[in-house]
Amino acid sequence: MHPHLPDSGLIMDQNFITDHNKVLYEQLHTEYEFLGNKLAKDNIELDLLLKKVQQFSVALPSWGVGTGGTRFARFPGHGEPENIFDKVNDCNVIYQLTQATPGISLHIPWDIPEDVPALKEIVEQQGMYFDAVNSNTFQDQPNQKLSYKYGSLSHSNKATREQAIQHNIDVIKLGETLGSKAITVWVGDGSNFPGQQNFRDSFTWYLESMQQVYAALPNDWKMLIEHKMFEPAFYSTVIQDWGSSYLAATELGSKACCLVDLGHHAPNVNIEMIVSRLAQFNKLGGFHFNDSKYGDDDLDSGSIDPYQLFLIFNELVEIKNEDASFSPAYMLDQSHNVTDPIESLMLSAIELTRNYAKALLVDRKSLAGYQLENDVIMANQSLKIPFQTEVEALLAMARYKSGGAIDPLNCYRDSGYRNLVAQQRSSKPSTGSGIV
Ligand code: PSV
Ligand code: MN
Repeated sequence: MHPHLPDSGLIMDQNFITDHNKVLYEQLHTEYEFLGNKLAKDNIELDLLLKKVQQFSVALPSWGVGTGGTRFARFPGHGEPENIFDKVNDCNVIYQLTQATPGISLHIPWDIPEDVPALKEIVEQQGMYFDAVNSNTFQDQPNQKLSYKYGSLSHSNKATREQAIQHNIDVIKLGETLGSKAITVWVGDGSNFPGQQNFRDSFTWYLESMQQVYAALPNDWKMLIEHKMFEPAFYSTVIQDWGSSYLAATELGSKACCLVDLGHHAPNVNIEMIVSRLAQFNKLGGFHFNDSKYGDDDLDSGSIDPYQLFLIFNELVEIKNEDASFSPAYMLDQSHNVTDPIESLMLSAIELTRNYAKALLVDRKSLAGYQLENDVIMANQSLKIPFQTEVEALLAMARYKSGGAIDPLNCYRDSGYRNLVAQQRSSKPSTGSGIV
Protein backbone atom coordinates (compact mmCIF):
# COMPACT_ATOMS: atom_id res chain seq x y z
CA MET A 1 0.00 0.00 0.00
CA HIS A 2 1.49 3.31 -1.08
CA PRO A 3 1.15 6.49 1.03
CA HIS A 4 -0.12 8.44 -1.98
CA LEU A 5 -3.02 6.10 -2.67
CA PRO A 6 -6.20 5.01 -0.87
CA ASP A 7 -6.66 1.28 -0.16
CA SER A 8 -8.72 0.63 -3.28
CA GLY A 9 -6.02 1.98 -5.60
CA LEU A 10 -8.67 4.30 -7.02
CA ILE A 11 -8.93 7.96 -6.18
CA MET A 12 -12.68 8.39 -6.32
CA ASP A 13 -14.94 6.08 -4.33
CA GLN A 14 -16.37 3.67 -6.91
CA ASN A 15 -19.55 3.32 -4.81
CA PHE A 16 -20.15 7.03 -5.23
CA ILE A 17 -20.06 6.65 -9.01
CA THR A 18 -22.36 3.62 -8.81
CA ASP A 19 -24.90 5.53 -6.69
CA HIS A 20 -24.73 8.55 -8.99
CA ASN A 21 -25.40 6.28 -11.96
CA LYS A 22 -28.41 4.59 -10.32
CA VAL A 23 -30.49 7.75 -10.53
CA LEU A 24 -29.68 8.22 -14.21
CA TYR A 25 -29.72 4.68 -15.54
CA GLU A 26 -33.41 4.26 -16.38
CA GLN A 27 -33.53 7.37 -18.54
CA LEU A 28 -30.26 6.36 -20.22
CA HIS A 29 -31.63 2.92 -20.99
CA THR A 30 -34.70 4.45 -22.69
CA GLU A 31 -32.55 6.84 -24.74
CA TYR A 32 -30.13 4.06 -25.70
CA GLU A 33 -33.00 1.89 -26.95
CA PHE A 34 -34.44 4.81 -28.89
CA LEU A 35 -31.07 5.41 -30.60
CA GLY A 36 -30.70 1.68 -31.27
CA ASN A 37 -34.08 1.56 -33.05
CA LYS A 38 -33.27 4.68 -35.04
CA LEU A 39 -29.90 3.35 -36.23
CA ALA A 40 -31.30 -0.13 -36.93
CA LYS A 41 -33.31 1.44 -39.78
CA ASP A 42 -29.94 2.17 -41.44
CA ASN A 43 -28.69 -1.33 -40.59
CA ILE A 44 -26.33 -0.02 -37.94
CA GLU A 45 -25.99 -2.25 -34.89
CA LEU A 46 -25.66 -0.10 -31.80
CA ASP A 47 -24.10 -2.82 -29.64
CA LEU A 48 -21.24 -3.19 -32.13
CA LEU A 49 -20.64 0.56 -32.02
CA LEU A 50 -20.70 0.41 -28.24
CA LYS A 51 -17.73 -1.98 -28.19
CA LYS A 52 -15.69 0.30 -30.48
CA VAL A 53 -16.55 3.37 -28.41
CA GLN A 54 -15.55 1.56 -25.20
CA GLN A 55 -12.14 0.88 -26.75
CA PHE A 56 -11.46 4.49 -27.70
CA SER A 57 -8.81 6.29 -25.65
CA VAL A 58 -6.82 9.52 -25.56
CA ALA A 59 -3.80 10.23 -23.34
CA LEU A 60 -3.78 13.00 -20.74
CA PRO A 61 -0.92 15.49 -20.49
CA SER A 62 0.35 15.38 -16.89
CA TRP A 63 0.88 19.14 -16.98
CA GLY A 64 -2.66 19.73 -18.25
CA VAL A 65 -4.22 19.09 -14.83
CA GLY A 66 -2.47 22.22 -13.52
CA THR A 67 -3.98 25.61 -14.36
CA GLY A 68 -2.40 27.12 -17.47
CA GLY A 69 -1.68 30.72 -18.27
CA THR A 70 -0.72 33.10 -21.02
CA ARG A 71 2.47 35.08 -21.42
CA PHE A 72 0.62 37.90 -19.62
CA ALA A 73 -0.48 36.13 -16.47
CA ARG A 74 -1.49 32.95 -14.78
CA PHE A 75 -4.36 32.84 -12.34
CA PRO A 76 -3.93 29.78 -10.11
CA GLY A 77 -6.87 27.47 -9.68
CA HIS A 78 -8.42 26.11 -6.51
CA GLY A 79 -6.63 23.06 -5.07
CA GLU A 80 -4.09 22.77 -7.85
CA PRO A 81 -1.80 19.71 -7.93
CA GLU A 82 1.55 20.38 -6.30
CA ASN A 83 3.60 17.47 -7.53
CA ILE A 84 3.54 14.60 -10.00
CA PHE A 85 1.69 12.34 -7.53
CA ASP A 86 -1.15 14.88 -7.25
CA LYS A 87 -1.20 15.19 -11.03
CA VAL A 88 -1.43 11.45 -11.52
CA ASN A 89 -4.28 11.31 -9.00
CA ASP A 90 -6.18 14.05 -10.86
CA CYS A 91 -5.61 12.10 -14.08
CA ASN A 92 -7.02 9.03 -12.39
CA VAL A 93 -10.24 10.88 -11.50
CA ILE A 94 -10.66 11.79 -15.18
CA TYR A 95 -10.02 8.19 -16.16
CA GLN A 96 -12.37 6.73 -13.55
CA LEU A 97 -15.25 8.95 -14.60
CA THR A 98 -14.79 8.87 -18.39
CA GLN A 99 -13.04 5.50 -18.84
CA ALA A 100 -11.48 7.04 -21.95
CA THR A 101 -8.11 8.27 -20.67
CA PRO A 102 -5.91 5.43 -19.38
CA GLY A 103 -2.63 6.94 -20.70
CA ILE A 104 -0.56 9.72 -19.11
CA SER A 105 1.97 11.68 -21.13
CA LEU A 106 4.83 13.26 -19.17
CA HIS A 107 6.64 16.45 -20.08
CA ILE A 108 10.29 16.38 -19.07
CA PRO A 109 11.53 18.22 -17.06
CA TRP A 110 8.20 19.82 -15.99
CA ASP A 111 7.08 16.53 -14.51
CA ILE A 112 10.32 14.71 -13.94
CA PRO A 113 9.55 11.88 -11.52
CA GLU A 114 12.05 11.54 -8.72
CA ASP A 115 10.81 8.14 -7.61
CA VAL A 116 10.05 6.27 -10.84
CA PRO A 117 9.24 2.84 -9.31
CA ALA A 118 6.79 4.42 -6.82
CA LEU A 119 5.08 6.45 -9.55
CA LYS A 120 4.89 3.46 -11.86
CA GLU A 121 3.39 1.35 -9.12
CA ILE A 122 0.69 3.91 -8.44
CA VAL A 123 -0.19 4.38 -12.08
CA GLU A 124 -0.41 0.63 -12.65
CA GLN A 125 -2.53 0.16 -9.53
CA GLN A 126 -4.90 2.72 -10.97
CA GLY A 127 -5.13 0.75 -14.21
CA MET A 128 -3.28 3.45 -16.14
CA TYR A 129 0.02 3.59 -18.05
CA PHE A 130 2.57 6.06 -19.38
CA ASP A 131 2.09 7.13 -22.98
CA ALA A 132 4.57 9.14 -25.12
CA VAL A 133 7.17 11.24 -23.27
CA ASN A 134 7.71 14.85 -24.34
CA SER A 135 11.13 16.48 -24.37
CA ASN A 136 11.63 20.18 -23.70
CA THR A 137 14.43 22.22 -25.22
CA PHE A 138 12.33 25.35 -25.64
CA GLN A 139 13.18 26.67 -22.17
CA ASP A 140 16.34 26.97 -20.13
CA GLN A 141 16.36 24.96 -16.94
CA PRO A 142 18.10 25.99 -13.69
CA ASN A 143 21.83 25.17 -13.82
CA GLN A 144 21.72 24.50 -17.55
CA LYS A 145 25.13 25.12 -19.12
CA LEU A 146 24.17 26.56 -22.52
CA SER A 147 21.10 28.64 -23.35
CA TYR A 148 18.37 27.78 -25.86
CA LYS A 149 17.63 31.45 -26.47
CA TYR A 150 18.67 31.09 -30.12
CA GLY A 151 17.64 27.50 -30.62
CA SER A 152 18.37 23.97 -29.45
CA LEU A 153 18.62 21.01 -31.84
CA SER A 154 19.21 23.47 -34.71
CA HIS A 155 21.43 25.94 -32.83
CA SER A 156 24.41 27.41 -34.72
CA ASN A 157 26.68 26.29 -31.87
CA LYS A 158 27.53 22.57 -31.91
CA ALA A 159 27.88 22.31 -28.12
CA THR A 160 24.34 23.66 -27.64
CA ARG A 161 23.02 21.15 -30.16
CA GLU A 162 24.83 18.38 -28.31
CA GLN A 163 23.26 19.45 -25.04
CA ALA A 164 19.79 19.33 -26.64
CA ILE A 165 20.53 15.92 -28.18
CA GLN A 166 21.58 14.59 -24.78
CA HIS A 167 18.36 15.88 -23.19
CA ASN A 168 16.29 13.99 -25.75
CA ILE A 169 18.33 10.83 -25.18
CA ASP A 170 17.83 11.20 -21.42
CA VAL A 171 14.08 11.57 -21.96
CA ILE A 172 14.06 8.35 -24.00
CA LYS A 173 15.95 6.54 -21.22
CA LEU A 174 13.50 7.80 -18.61
CA GLY A 175 10.60 6.84 -20.85
CA GLU A 176 11.95 3.30 -21.07
CA THR A 177 11.84 2.97 -17.29
CA LEU A 178 8.24 4.23 -17.31
CA GLY A 179 7.12 1.88 -20.07
CA SER A 180 6.54 4.58 -22.71
CA LYS A 181 6.89 3.65 -26.36
CA ALA A 182 7.36 7.04 -28.05
CA ILE A 183 9.04 10.40 -27.68
CA THR A 184 7.41 13.57 -29.00
CA VAL A 185 9.88 16.20 -30.10
CA TRP A 186 8.72 19.77 -30.47
CA VAL A 187 11.36 22.50 -30.69
CA GLY A 188 10.75 26.21 -30.32
CA ASP A 189 13.67 26.82 -32.70
CA GLY A 190 13.24 29.49 -35.33
CA SER A 191 13.80 33.18 -35.98
CA ASN A 192 12.05 36.46 -35.26
CA PHE A 193 13.57 38.53 -38.07
CA PRO A 194 14.35 38.00 -41.74
CA GLY A 195 18.06 37.35 -42.06
CA GLN A 196 18.43 36.16 -38.46
CA GLN A 197 18.83 32.55 -39.50
CA ASN A 198 19.88 30.66 -42.59
CA PHE A 199 16.85 28.43 -43.35
CA ARG A 200 18.98 25.74 -44.94
CA ASP A 201 21.67 25.56 -42.28
CA SER A 202 19.23 25.43 -39.40
CA PHE A 203 17.26 22.59 -41.02
CA THR A 204 20.51 20.70 -41.73
CA TRP A 205 21.65 21.07 -38.13
CA TYR A 206 18.23 20.01 -36.89
CA LEU A 207 18.35 16.87 -39.06
CA GLU A 208 21.87 16.00 -37.93
CA SER A 209 20.84 16.35 -34.29
CA MET A 210 17.66 14.35 -34.78
CA GLN A 211 19.67 11.56 -36.43
CA GLN A 212 21.56 11.15 -33.18
CA VAL A 213 18.37 11.12 -31.12
CA TYR A 214 16.88 8.63 -33.57
CA ALA A 215 19.91 6.36 -33.14
CA ALA A 216 19.10 6.16 -29.42
CA LEU A 217 15.50 4.99 -30.01
CA PRO A 218 14.71 1.48 -28.80
CA ASN A 219 13.53 -0.84 -31.58
CA ASP A 220 9.88 -0.78 -30.58
CA TRP A 221 9.74 3.01 -30.13
CA LYS A 222 8.42 5.79 -32.36
CA MET A 223 9.68 9.32 -32.67
CA LEU A 224 6.87 11.83 -33.16
CA ILE A 225 7.86 15.09 -34.83
CA GLU A 226 5.55 17.99 -33.97
CA HIS A 227 5.47 20.98 -36.30
CA LYS A 228 4.33 24.48 -35.42
CA MET A 229 3.98 27.46 -37.67
CA PHE A 230 4.84 30.21 -35.22
CA GLU A 231 5.53 30.85 -31.54
CA PRO A 232 7.82 31.33 -29.74
CA ALA A 233 9.58 32.31 -32.99
CA PHE A 234 7.42 34.79 -34.90
CA TYR A 235 9.03 34.95 -38.33
CA SER A 236 10.10 31.41 -39.14
CA THR A 237 10.24 28.09 -37.33
CA VAL A 238 12.57 25.25 -38.24
CA ILE A 239 9.77 22.66 -38.31
CA GLN A 240 7.14 25.05 -39.57
CA ASP A 241 4.61 22.86 -41.28
CA TRP A 242 3.66 19.30 -42.12
CA GLY A 243 5.91 19.49 -45.20
CA SER A 244 9.04 20.12 -43.10
CA SER A 245 7.84 17.53 -40.60
CA TYR A 246 7.31 14.98 -43.37
CA LEU A 247 10.75 15.69 -44.84
CA ALA A 248 12.39 15.24 -41.44
CA ALA A 249 10.46 12.05 -40.66
CA THR A 250 11.32 10.63 -44.09
CA GLU A 251 15.01 11.49 -43.76
CA LEU A 252 15.19 9.91 -40.33
CA GLY A 253 13.57 6.54 -41.03
CA SER A 254 10.54 4.38 -40.45
CA LYS A 255 10.39 4.91 -36.67
CA ALA A 256 9.95 8.65 -37.21
CA CYS A 257 6.46 9.97 -37.89
CA CYS A 258 4.65 13.29 -37.89
CA LEU A 259 2.48 14.52 -35.06
CA VAL A 260 -0.38 16.91 -35.79
CA ASP A 261 -1.27 19.42 -33.09
CA LEU A 262 -4.57 20.99 -34.14
CA GLY A 263 -3.47 24.45 -32.99
CA HIS A 264 -0.24 24.59 -34.98
CA HIS A 265 -1.51 25.65 -38.39
CA ALA A 266 -2.42 28.86 -40.15
CA PRO A 267 -6.09 29.83 -39.64
CA ASN A 268 -8.54 27.92 -41.85
CA VAL A 269 -6.01 25.32 -42.96
CA ASN A 270 -7.68 22.06 -43.97
CA ILE A 271 -6.25 19.85 -41.21
CA GLU A 272 -8.27 16.77 -42.17
CA MET A 273 -6.59 16.81 -45.56
CA ILE A 274 -3.14 16.93 -43.94
CA VAL A 275 -4.23 13.93 -41.87
CA SER A 276 -5.18 12.04 -45.01
CA ARG A 277 -1.95 12.91 -46.84
CA LEU A 278 0.36 11.91 -43.99
CA ALA A 279 -1.50 8.66 -43.38
CA GLN A 280 -1.47 7.75 -47.09
CA PHE A 281 2.33 7.74 -46.92
CA ASN A 282 2.54 6.01 -43.52
CA LYS A 283 3.85 9.03 -41.68
CA LEU A 284 0.97 9.95 -39.41
CA GLY A 285 2.12 9.06 -35.89
CA GLY A 286 0.06 11.09 -33.49
CA PHE A 287 -2.15 13.99 -32.48
CA HIS A 288 -2.29 16.74 -29.93
CA PHE A 289 -5.96 17.64 -29.67
CA ASN A 290 -7.24 21.07 -28.72
CA ASP A 291 -9.35 23.77 -30.35
CA SER A 292 -8.75 27.36 -31.39
CA LYS A 293 -10.24 30.46 -32.92
CA TYR A 294 -7.12 32.43 -33.80
CA GLY A 295 -3.84 30.56 -33.30
CA ASP A 296 -2.45 28.06 -30.84
CA ASP A 297 -5.20 28.96 -28.39
CA ASP A 298 -5.12 25.57 -26.63
CA LEU A 299 -8.87 25.66 -25.93
CA ASP A 300 -10.90 22.58 -25.08
CA SER A 301 -11.30 20.08 -27.92
CA GLY A 302 -14.50 20.60 -29.86
CA SER A 303 -15.36 23.83 -28.03
CA ILE A 304 -15.00 26.05 -31.10
CA ASP A 305 -15.22 23.89 -34.22
CA PRO A 306 -16.66 20.43 -33.51
CA TYR A 307 -17.25 19.85 -37.23
CA GLN A 308 -13.50 20.02 -37.86
CA LEU A 309 -12.99 17.41 -35.15
CA PHE A 310 -15.60 15.21 -36.80
CA LEU A 311 -13.97 15.58 -40.23
CA ILE A 312 -10.60 14.58 -38.75
CA PHE A 313 -12.14 11.48 -37.17
CA ASN A 314 -13.89 10.76 -40.43
CA GLU A 315 -10.46 10.48 -42.06
CA LEU A 316 -9.08 8.44 -39.16
CA VAL A 317 -11.92 5.92 -39.32
CA GLU A 318 -11.49 5.58 -43.08
CA ILE A 319 -7.74 5.00 -42.72
CA LYS A 320 -8.30 2.42 -39.99
CA ASN A 321 -10.78 0.58 -42.24
CA GLU A 322 -8.06 0.36 -44.91
CA ASP A 323 -5.24 -0.55 -42.54
CA ALA A 324 -6.10 -2.30 -39.27
CA SER A 325 -2.57 -1.72 -37.90
CA PHE A 326 -3.01 2.08 -38.05
CA SER A 327 -2.93 3.36 -34.46
CA PRO A 328 -1.65 6.89 -33.99
CA ALA A 329 -0.98 8.24 -30.49
CA TYR A 330 -3.77 10.51 -29.28
CA MET A 331 -3.14 13.11 -26.59
CA LEU A 332 -5.00 16.19 -25.34
CA ASP A 333 -2.73 19.25 -25.42
CA GLN A 334 -4.69 22.11 -23.92
CA SER A 335 -4.12 24.98 -21.54
CA HIS A 336 -6.89 25.43 -18.98
CA ASN A 337 -6.62 29.04 -17.94
CA VAL A 338 -10.14 29.80 -16.71
CA THR A 339 -11.71 26.38 -16.06
CA ASP A 340 -11.16 23.50 -13.67
CA PRO A 341 -8.67 21.40 -15.68
CA ILE A 342 -10.33 18.15 -14.60
CA GLU A 343 -13.66 19.32 -16.02
CA SER A 344 -12.07 20.57 -19.25
CA LEU A 345 -10.11 17.36 -19.78
CA MET A 346 -13.13 15.15 -19.10
CA LEU A 347 -15.32 17.07 -21.52
CA SER A 348 -12.56 17.14 -24.13
CA ALA A 349 -12.05 13.38 -23.96
CA ILE A 350 -15.82 12.97 -24.34
CA GLU A 351 -15.85 15.36 -27.34
CA LEU A 352 -13.23 13.22 -29.06
CA THR A 353 -15.19 10.06 -28.34
CA ARG A 354 -18.37 11.73 -29.60
CA ASN A 355 -16.85 12.66 -32.93
CA TYR A 356 -15.20 9.28 -33.27
CA ALA A 357 -18.61 7.65 -32.70
CA LYS A 358 -20.24 9.93 -35.27
CA ALA A 359 -17.49 9.10 -37.78
CA LEU A 360 -18.30 5.41 -37.27
CA LEU A 361 -21.85 6.16 -38.47
CA VAL A 362 -20.70 7.28 -41.92
CA ASP A 363 -21.92 4.92 -44.63
CA ARG A 364 -18.64 4.68 -46.51
CA LYS A 365 -20.00 2.56 -49.33
CA SER A 366 -22.72 5.06 -50.22
CA LEU A 367 -20.29 7.93 -49.80
CA ALA A 368 -17.82 6.33 -52.24
CA GLY A 369 -20.71 5.87 -54.72
CA TYR A 370 -21.76 9.51 -54.47
CA GLN A 371 -18.15 10.57 -54.94
CA LEU A 372 -17.82 8.46 -58.09
CA GLU A 373 -21.07 9.85 -59.48
CA ASN A 374 -20.11 13.38 -58.47
CA ASP A 375 -23.33 13.72 -56.50
CA VAL A 376 -21.95 16.55 -54.42
CA ILE A 377 -25.01 17.20 -52.26
CA MET A 378 -25.50 13.56 -51.31
CA ALA A 379 -21.77 13.08 -50.65
CA ASN A 380 -21.84 16.04 -48.30
CA GLN A 381 -25.06 14.78 -46.68
CA SER A 382 -23.27 11.46 -46.04
CA LEU A 383 -21.09 13.38 -43.61
CA LYS A 384 -23.52 16.01 -42.35
CA ILE A 385 -26.22 13.56 -41.25
CA PRO A 386 -23.91 11.45 -39.02
CA PHE A 387 -22.42 14.66 -37.64
CA GLN A 388 -25.88 15.88 -36.69
CA THR A 389 -26.89 12.59 -35.07
CA GLU A 390 -27.26 12.76 -31.29
CA VAL A 391 -25.02 10.00 -29.85
CA GLU A 392 -24.86 10.97 -26.18
CA ALA A 393 -26.76 7.84 -25.10
CA LEU A 394 -24.17 5.67 -26.85
CA LEU A 395 -21.28 7.47 -25.12
CA ALA A 396 -22.96 7.39 -21.72
CA MET A 397 -23.80 3.69 -22.06
CA ALA A 398 -20.19 2.95 -23.04
CA ARG A 399 -18.94 4.77 -19.95
CA TYR A 400 -21.50 3.05 -17.74
CA LYS A 401 -20.66 -0.43 -19.03
CA SER A 402 -16.94 0.21 -18.52
CA GLY A 403 -17.47 1.31 -14.91
CA GLY A 404 -17.44 5.07 -15.48
CA ALA A 405 -20.01 7.76 -14.86
CA ILE A 406 -23.14 8.30 -16.94
CA ASP A 407 -22.77 12.03 -16.25
CA PRO A 408 -19.06 12.60 -15.47
CA LEU A 409 -19.29 16.37 -15.05
CA ASN A 410 -22.04 16.37 -12.42
CA CYS A 411 -20.69 13.26 -10.76
CA TYR A 412 -17.35 15.07 -10.37
CA ARG A 413 -19.02 18.23 -9.05
CA ASP A 414 -21.25 16.31 -6.65
CA SER A 415 -18.25 14.36 -5.30
CA GLY A 416 -16.66 17.56 -3.98
CA TYR A 417 -13.25 16.23 -5.09
CA ARG A 418 -11.77 19.66 -5.77
CA ASN A 419 -12.64 21.07 -2.33
CA LEU A 420 -11.39 17.92 -0.70
CA VAL A 421 -7.97 18.04 -2.35
CA ALA A 422 -7.79 21.80 -1.85
CA GLN A 423 -7.71 21.14 1.90
CA GLN A 424 -4.77 18.77 1.47
CA ARG A 425 -2.88 20.80 -1.13
CA SER A 426 -1.91 23.66 1.08
CA SER A 427 0.97 25.45 -0.63
CA LYS A 428 0.42 28.48 -2.82
CA PRO A 429 1.25 27.85 -6.49
CA SER A 430 3.04 30.56 -8.48
CA THR A 431 1.09 33.31 -10.18
CA GLY A 432 3.86 34.04 -12.68
CA SER A 433 3.06 34.06 -16.37
CA GLY A 434 3.73 31.06 -18.58
CA ILE A 435 2.01 29.28 -21.41
CA VAL A 436 1.40 26.26 -19.26
C1 PSV B 1 3.86 23.60 -28.23
O1 PSV B 1 2.97 24.63 -28.40
C2 PSV B 1 3.17 22.35 -27.72
O2 PSV B 1 2.05 22.05 -28.50
C3 PSV B 1 4.11 21.19 -27.65
O3 PSV B 1 3.43 19.99 -27.76
C4 PSV B 1 4.66 21.35 -26.27
O4 PSV B 1 5.39 20.27 -25.82
C5 PSV B 1 3.35 21.61 -25.56
O5 PSV B 1 2.70 22.53 -26.42
C6 PSV B 1 3.40 22.13 -24.22
O6 PSV B 1 2.09 22.24 -23.78
MN1 MN C 1 1.39 20.07 -28.82
